[in-house]
Amino acid sequence: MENILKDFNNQLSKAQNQNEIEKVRVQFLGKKSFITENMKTLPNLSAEKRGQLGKDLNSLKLTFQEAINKKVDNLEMAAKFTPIDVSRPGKPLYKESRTGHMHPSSLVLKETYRVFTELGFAIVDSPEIEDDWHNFEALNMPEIHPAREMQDTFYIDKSNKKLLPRTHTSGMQVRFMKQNNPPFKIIVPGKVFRNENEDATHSWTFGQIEGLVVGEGVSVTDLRGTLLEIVKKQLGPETEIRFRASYFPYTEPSMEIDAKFKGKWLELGGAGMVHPQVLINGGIDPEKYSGFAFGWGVERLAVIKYGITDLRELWRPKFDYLEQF
Ligand code: FA5
Repeated sequence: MENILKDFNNQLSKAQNQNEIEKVRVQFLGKKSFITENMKTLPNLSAEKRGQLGKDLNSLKLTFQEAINKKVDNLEMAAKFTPIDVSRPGKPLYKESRTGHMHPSSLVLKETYRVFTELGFAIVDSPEIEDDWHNFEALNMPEIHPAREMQDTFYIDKSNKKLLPRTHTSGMQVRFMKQNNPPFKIIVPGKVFRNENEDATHSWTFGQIEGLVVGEGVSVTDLRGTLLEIVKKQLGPETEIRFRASYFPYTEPSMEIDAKFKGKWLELGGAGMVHPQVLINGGIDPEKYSGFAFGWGVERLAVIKYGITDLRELWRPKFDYLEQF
């Protein structure tokens, strides 16, 4: 019986379809099968042997039937489901696959790089995780300074608050000064992070472009001329700019720059003449050199340029919207 069972299992495992299973069934449960043939001998046996053989044959028959039924069920299940070919390329999200295009913020950045490099500015890379000294202290914002309040800060290390996702790109000013001798003209693009409540004009993370120019005899006139030239190149030759008095601890005087675009005055960012103490912190002699700095938001510029009413739309995955730019 053991050999018969082995043979049965072997044959059943090879059966691939209903027909082949049926053949196995006939072979092992049919009229000429081992089981039926042996059943026929039962009446001739002694009562004791008959009882034992009868039991064994029945149990074997049951085993065969159950195995065959299970195999049939499995085949039917498999027929219902198409097998998954994991090596096939994925289905596109849309009926036709779409070609990618540049995001409005990237378009603005690309344009910004072009206009600044045309004026001889270098584009400088910078760390997104900054230390407290470069982000605040070196810019005249010691721990107790109220100006820190303007930039609600996330900290990496809550206990001693010495490392942070930078709140503005201005931290790069002193970093760059320490490693480079004037004259220089740089822009520092990058992401910044603030603990902001989001609204149509505020996001908790956004892009900034920092500008820093240091040399001999650099004046507010240079600041105005440079920014006007840049804004005209980016928003069109008829664009005007205006300065509003403002306050940043690291520039003196400080100002907000507005651009008049399509008849409306819109805030671009902050600017000013680099504070002498900041030059000293960067190892530059303020008696010999002066400079100007500015910082504006990439998304705010995109919003102005493309007439977007809510800058949060820029980060929503709505292709129909984003594809309009
Ligand atoms: C600053 O971050 C200064 N570091 C700018 C500066 C640089 C001044 C150099 C002087 C010299 P402010 O916090 O205003 O300033 O941010 C600058 C610009 O970033 C804003 O004008 C705006 O365009 C953009 N901005 C600020 N907060 C947000 C926000 N939550 N979401 C989107 N854009 C923002």
